[in-house]
Amino acid sequence: MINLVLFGPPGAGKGTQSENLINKYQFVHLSTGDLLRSEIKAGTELGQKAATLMDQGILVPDEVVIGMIENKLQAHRNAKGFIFDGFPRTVKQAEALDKLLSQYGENISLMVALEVPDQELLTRLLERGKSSGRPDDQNETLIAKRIEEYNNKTAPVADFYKKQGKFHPVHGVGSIEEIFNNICAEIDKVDGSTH
Ligand code: B4P
Repeated sequence: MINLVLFGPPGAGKGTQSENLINKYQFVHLSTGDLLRSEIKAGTELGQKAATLMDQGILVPDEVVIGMIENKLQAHRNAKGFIFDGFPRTVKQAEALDKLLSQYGENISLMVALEVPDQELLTRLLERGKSSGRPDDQNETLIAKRIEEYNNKTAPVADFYKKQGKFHPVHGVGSIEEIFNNICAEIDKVDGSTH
C-alpha cells in the first residue's frame, strides 16, 4: 500500500496531478479543499464556518480537517492506497495523520513536494479565478494571503517528512505530463523498494 502526501503551495498543481495519479495507481483521493467546498455547497454548519475563513485565504482549524480525514479513512478501509492532497497543511495535522494511520498499521510512504515560484502561482490562480468562481482565486491580495499562510504554517510540514526521510521534491513548472512523469518516477522508486 502506498500512501502519498502531495504537497505544494496554492496553485502548485496538486489537484491537477492528483486526477492523473488516481487513474494510474487507483489511489483513494482525499482533498481537504474539495471536502470543505462540498460542505460549503451543502450549506452545512461546518461549511458556513469554513467559508468565512477560506474566503479570506486563511486555513480552517486543525480539528475540523483532521475529523474529516478520519471519517474518510474509516470509510475506505480496503483502499489500495491514499493520496492526501492539500493535507496535512500544519505540523499538528501531520502528527495527527501519522497517529491515525498507525491505528490501521499504515504510514505515509512518501511526500512529493511540487516546487513553483510565487509569481507563477499568482498567474495560475488568477487565471483559474476567471472560470472557477472560487472566491479565494479572485484577487492578488487574497492569493498573497494564501501564500503567506503557506509559508508560515504549511512549509514547516516539509521538514517533518524530511526528518523521516520521506521528502521528494519535484520541479512543478513545465508541461502537466512532464511533471506527472517525474512524480510517478518518485512513487515507483519508493514502491519498488517496498517489494
Ligand atoms: P485547496 O483546495 O487545497 O486549494 P489550492 O491549494 O488552491 O489547490 P491546488 O494547489 O490543488 O490547485 P492546483 O495547483 O491543482 O485549498 C483551498 C483552501 O481550503 C485553503 O486556502 C484553506 O483555507 C482550506 N484548506 C484546505 N485544506 C486545508 C487543511 N488541510 N487545513 C486547513 N485549511 C485547509 O491548480 C491551480 C491552477 O494551476 C489550475 O488552474 C491548473 O489548471 C493550473 N496548473 C496546474 N498545473 C499547471 C502547470 N504545470 N502549468 C500551468 N498551469 C498549471
